[in-house]
Amino acid sequence: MVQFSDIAAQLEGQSIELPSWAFGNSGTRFRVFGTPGTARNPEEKIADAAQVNKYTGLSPKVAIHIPWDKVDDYAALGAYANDLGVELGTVNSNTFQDEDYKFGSLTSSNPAVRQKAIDHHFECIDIMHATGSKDLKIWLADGTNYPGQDDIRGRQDRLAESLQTIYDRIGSDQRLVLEYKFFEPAFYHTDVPDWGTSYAQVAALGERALVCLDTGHHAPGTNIEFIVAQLLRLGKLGSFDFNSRFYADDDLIVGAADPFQLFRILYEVIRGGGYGPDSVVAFMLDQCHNIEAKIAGQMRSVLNVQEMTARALLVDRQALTAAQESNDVLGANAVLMDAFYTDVRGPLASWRESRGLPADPIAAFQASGYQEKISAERVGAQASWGA
Ligand code: LRH
Ligand code: MN
Ligand code: MN
Repeated sequence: MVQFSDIAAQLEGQSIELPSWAFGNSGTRFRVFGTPGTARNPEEKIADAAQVNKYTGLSPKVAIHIPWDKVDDYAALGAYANDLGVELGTVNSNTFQDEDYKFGSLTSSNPAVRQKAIDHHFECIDIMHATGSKDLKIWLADGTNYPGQDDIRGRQDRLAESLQTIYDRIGSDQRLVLEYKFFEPAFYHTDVPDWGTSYAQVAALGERALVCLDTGHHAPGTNIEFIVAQLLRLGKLGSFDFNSRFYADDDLIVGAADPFQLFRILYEVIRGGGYGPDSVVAFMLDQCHNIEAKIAGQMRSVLNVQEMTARALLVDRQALTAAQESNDVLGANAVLMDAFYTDVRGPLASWRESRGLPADPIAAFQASGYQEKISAERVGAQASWGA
């Protein structure tokens, strides 16, 4: 049996990057409900994200989305983040909210549109240099709605060419991560629908091009931990966008819909070398909090990842291997389930206290008065997802 004290040291240094857009207003295509105190600009989003790190010690980085987080001076924005005890992380490009991209961006058959999309990524790379960010994350809304609408193979070729041009521009200490998603906003075909396509595209680029796995971007029933295992095997898992889903790309709190799936994913991450100081896999959230409190919602999310990481670390790997090698089906399953069913909340609370953090970060944040303060102070236009 592995005890909490055996794995506690491995929890040190865990980092889960927060998305700036989780702190802006968001909603569905039916309604965006306002929440008092919601951040109105990039600085306020970063300030809110810093609160999550202050109470949990788990989120020293904040990802930005361009142009949602457009500012005049990115070095100054980075310095502002540093003053609050956090750093700017992944830069996410956005080619899904511009008229010109109606029929595609990096895949477009129109060279001028393609160049515009490439130039946007060049701008993102310039921002990365100013902020010290390491990862450029690309997610494309490109796809078609009707069979025959466009040449799906030609689009792959154009995508490869566009990505190569972007990849050639990133610095030697920077990476390109390509995110896939099986549908939406395109419904017949999507140009990067699955890990295989993302893998094929990044493998052609080079070492510093990797796959980003967003847990909400798969068809129901997909065995995501298998994809994790395979990408780690191939050395091509670059990052995660964590969230959870019941139906489509729901962007709900990670671990809320299916904690067991999160456990299984994290077990494969750990087993495959994707966790710890030597790992190159970046953990990030990609969520929206449409009806719940945003700062506390982000805290719940990183704590869920921490709890499931602890449970996955508790798997008795030696016992599991022994059971697997002797084809002890029930025994092997029991080893995994024992770890999954171990309640780590008490030991984690004590462990936090031993490091000068509150035992209950959400309660400590709620008692701090920060939420009331921003609700009173922040009046006027609020930033929204997609603003
Ligand atoms: C696309 C996506 C992608 C975007 C984010 C806002 O569905 O997951 O990561 O950048 O949502
Ligand atoms: Mn995502
Ligand atoms: Mn998504």
